[in-house]
Amino acid sequence: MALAEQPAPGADRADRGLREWLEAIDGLGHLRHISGADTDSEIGEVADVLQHVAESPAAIFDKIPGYDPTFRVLVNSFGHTDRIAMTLGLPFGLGKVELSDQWRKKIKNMKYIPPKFVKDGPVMENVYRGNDVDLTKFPVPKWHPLDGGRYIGTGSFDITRDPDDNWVNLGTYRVMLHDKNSVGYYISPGKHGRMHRQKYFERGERCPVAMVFGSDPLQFLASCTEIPLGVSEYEWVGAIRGSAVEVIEGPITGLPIPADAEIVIEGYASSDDLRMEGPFGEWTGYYASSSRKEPVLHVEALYHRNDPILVGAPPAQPPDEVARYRAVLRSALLRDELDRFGVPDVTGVWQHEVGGARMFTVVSIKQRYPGHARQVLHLASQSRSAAYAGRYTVVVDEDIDPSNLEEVMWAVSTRSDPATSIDIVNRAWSTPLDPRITPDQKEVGDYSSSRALIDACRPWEWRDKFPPVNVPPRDVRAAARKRWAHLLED
Ligand SMILES: Cc1cc2nc3c(=O)[nH]c(=O)nc-3n(C[C@H](O)[C@H](O)[C@H](O)COP(=O)(O)O)c2cc1C
Ligand SMILES: [Mn+2]
Repeated sequence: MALAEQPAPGADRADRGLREWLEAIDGLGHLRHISGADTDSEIGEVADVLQHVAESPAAIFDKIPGYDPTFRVLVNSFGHTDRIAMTLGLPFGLGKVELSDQWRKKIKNMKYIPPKFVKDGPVMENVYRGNDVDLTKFPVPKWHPLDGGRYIGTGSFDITRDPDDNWVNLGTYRVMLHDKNSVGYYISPGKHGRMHRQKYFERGERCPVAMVFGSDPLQFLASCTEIPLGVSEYEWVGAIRGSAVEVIEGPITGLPIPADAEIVIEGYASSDDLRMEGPFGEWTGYYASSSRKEPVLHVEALYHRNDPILVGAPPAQPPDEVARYRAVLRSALLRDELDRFGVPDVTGVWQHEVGGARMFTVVSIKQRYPGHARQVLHLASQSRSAAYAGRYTVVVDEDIDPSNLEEVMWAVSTRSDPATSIDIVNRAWSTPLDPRITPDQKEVGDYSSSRALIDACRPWEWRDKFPPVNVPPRDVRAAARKRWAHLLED
């Protein structure tokens, strides 16, 4: 399936929403069609297999036993670097670091484009109101063996509006099916959708929400990426595409709904209406947040396309699909942020897949002045793109490839002095999903955790006296490896 480096298949292909995107990846041989798999275990099992293999195909399920045979489920959309590239409008054939770097260049100085309201769209092909809403007709898989319910929302997003200034946010927050017209949804503290909800609840009002289960893949990528406070993910998608996202004013809530979405619900949540949510297999590789009472969304309307496609992106033990595409996007965002903070000479950033692209962050720098390395550590660990649920942040010299774990751990092992090279930050931003939050902390609602900031650079003051590295420099070595490659052939 590897493709030679070639121009992007064209914004014109990837731009037309999920249906065209699927046609495009099918044409590339990237889509497996599976008929007759069940929602109890088989779809979850296939997702687990595909998501844990790098550069693997996507899979689409139909004829799911017990459901309308035309209703479909899609998994592993972003399990291949070329599919991420296609969605971002970048060329095929790039490695993950190169892709991240090109992405960073693309998002520099982006010009936000607000969504455009249209009267109608394919999402309105089927409309149900009130008692006619029945979410149990969708083939919602049990994704992980110990999930406490069926999660209709994984490859999905919630649309909310800030009651103060009308800023519209799209955020991917998991959604559990309670019954035919109610769902439970979990949002971690500090996320934009949660802030919006809190504001309505503090005013004693219900919180209007529209949820999208299946959409243009770039809209989904935007909604699970750390886009700045106050920026609508719709505007961000518009900026990348160079054209406005088409939305319909939701008949119930007035929230903007993507005109070509697959499945959309609209409804309201109230502060006094909570129900048990979870456990759910989470991105850390655990069911850490177990089950708690969370707000319920009462669904007043359901809209879906003909032959709807429920998009699944269940997170699981990293490295998985979710961790891999987020590593590409988030590493670029963090490097962009460090640039904007005015930190000079950052040579590379990688948010490692093993840490779910959150818990193990590495930055390489060309050291310029005393304190440069610590400045990078503190800013990187508390930036918008890396602060939430972080754990370890490491800074290395520019001769180390930050995306190569072996090189990074060699630098940590040989250039850091544990007694003097590690700063600890206490009580930083975390989440009930953090498996290392103690039972006592949970009891009192303390969802904070510590950070270790590891300076694995040669110490600035005596860097010239640091023992020389005993292998040839990278470029000399690459040339030698090419010259002697035949020695390694069978
Ligand atoms: C598959 C998937 C599931 C996610 N589930 C949740 C969730 O249940 N709750 C949550 O707070 N964040 C979840 N996230 C992370 C958020 O989507 C992410 O932090 C995003 O930036 C939130 O949007 P916001 O920045 O507008 O708040 C999930 C991400 C992915 C990729
Ligand atoms: Mn946001």
